[in-house]
Amino acid sequence: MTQSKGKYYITTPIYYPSSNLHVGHTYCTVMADAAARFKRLLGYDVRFLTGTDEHGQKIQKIALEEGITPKEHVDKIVGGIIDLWTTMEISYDDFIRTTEDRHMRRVQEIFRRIYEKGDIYKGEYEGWYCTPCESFWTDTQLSDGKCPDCGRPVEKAQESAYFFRLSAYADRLLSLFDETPEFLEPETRRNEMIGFIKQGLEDLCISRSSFDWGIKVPIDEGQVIYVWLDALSNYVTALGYPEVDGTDGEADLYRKYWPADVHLVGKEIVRFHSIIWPAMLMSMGEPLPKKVLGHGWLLLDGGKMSKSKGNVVDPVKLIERYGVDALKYFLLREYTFGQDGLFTNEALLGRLNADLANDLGNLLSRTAGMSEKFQAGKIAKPDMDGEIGASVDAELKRIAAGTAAKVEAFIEEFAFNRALEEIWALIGRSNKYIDETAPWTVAKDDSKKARLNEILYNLAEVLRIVSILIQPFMHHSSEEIRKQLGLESREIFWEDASVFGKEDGYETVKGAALFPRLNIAEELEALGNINPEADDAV
Ligand code: ME8
Repeated sequence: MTQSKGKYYITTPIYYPSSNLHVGHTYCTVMADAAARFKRLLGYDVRFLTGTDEHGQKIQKIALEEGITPKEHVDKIVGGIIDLWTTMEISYDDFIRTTEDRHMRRVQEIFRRIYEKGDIYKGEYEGWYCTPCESFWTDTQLSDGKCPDCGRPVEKAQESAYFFRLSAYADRLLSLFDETPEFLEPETRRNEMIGFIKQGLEDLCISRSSFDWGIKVPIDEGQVIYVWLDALSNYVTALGYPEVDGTDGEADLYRKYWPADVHLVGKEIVRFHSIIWPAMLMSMGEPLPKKVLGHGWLLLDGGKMSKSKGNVVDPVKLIERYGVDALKYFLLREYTFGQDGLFTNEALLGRLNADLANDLGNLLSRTAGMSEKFQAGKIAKPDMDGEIGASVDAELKRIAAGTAAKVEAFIEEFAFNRALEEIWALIGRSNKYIDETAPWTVAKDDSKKARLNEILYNLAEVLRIVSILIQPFMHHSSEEIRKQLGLESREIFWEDASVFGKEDGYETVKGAALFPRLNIAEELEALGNINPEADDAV
């Protein structure tokens, strides 16, 4: 085991179990999973948290329409969400449900602490409420009378309620953005938030009395705590906070993992994470998360894929057809972090065929195939380095040994597409190396046996390096490559991805193709039925 390089605490948003999740949510969780797996591979002590945000007016309304209790509704949907993450092999360490007792009692204690600090007072709320976003808005904040975040109609809300003195934190929040610019990325989001604060921060209504599906306000049983205050607290309640002396062994987790290294969130909820959450933590006297990262949306035919609009792509159907690695690869490779991106069946199939079946799949099958055909699967470590073909070999080796550092730098920035681009540049260079060195011709000349072995060794080394580089994103493919290289039982170390010439030799075992070549026309037709919304022709 590599010595721990420190701790790394990463979170996804906790999803509303209003209905089943779609591929847009999967996108966020897949990125968090890739980062978590990468940091583990690097030797960090990783804590990866996800979960569900189960209270609020929206859930209560849906349950009422279904004629069941909110708890019955959420239990049903949350079961499906956990199944989805199991199918996707998401490597979370904890899954928090806001209806769990451990969360509810801790949120009440957080409320009490902020109240005792003098940051909560009782007043009258009069304004607008967007139920799908669970957001309060003033007259001036509305855009054409609708929710400025999602554009849907808002409802008038008028009730006596508790307020959090958010306005008192405006200056400290501005200093936070100013002094710690890396706190919120990308920069466009930071500028939006600074603009939002400068327009004037109003105190935040943090309780509701017009419905009851929530955590009771500890000092007033007639009110429930505002769902965003409840939800944001999950990042610390899951670590045992504020029970730092612990009743159930979770207390030490807070000391160990807080502050979070990354809260990964969609762009529309950056405001809650970079204004309300830090202000709550300031009031609680606790350290702030190191970074809030706002990602873009997956769009379908121009609009946001959304549960409430019903224009969604079901990730389970894609996994059933193409496998987990293929979907993860597509999501991480296709989209640029922070920007919106269009989901189309054509783009998906194009990547699966070109990048996976052709580039990666062929490199493995050609290498394992030639090793079997020409050398009965045995490749020795060559000692003729610098002789025939030196320059073409040198270039391959240089790229192979240099890729890990580039990949590492891009993953640190959550630029997964750039990281994968680097790995695929190496794969592409290696396929070209096969064409340039033409091992099938070398094999015809008995005097060139050593050179043939050297070419195959170089290819096997590249594949070994690739198996390490893709491990955080596509662990099945990584395992399959290692199996075919005869490295199946060996532990993977990230450091080994920068060393060319590490193995003493290989005993390869030719196996199944990594990814089947797809018939695009046939698949488009099949996907047209599965994902009609993602057809380019729509
Ligand atoms: O906002 N593309 O929950 P949520 C990319 N419970 N990401 C998408 C997406 C799309 N088409 N659709 C949704 C909530 N998401 C709160 C969070 S955290 C303390 C509470 C992302 O289920 C969205 O951007 O509505 C958000 O980050 C996440 O899914 C959860 O959305």
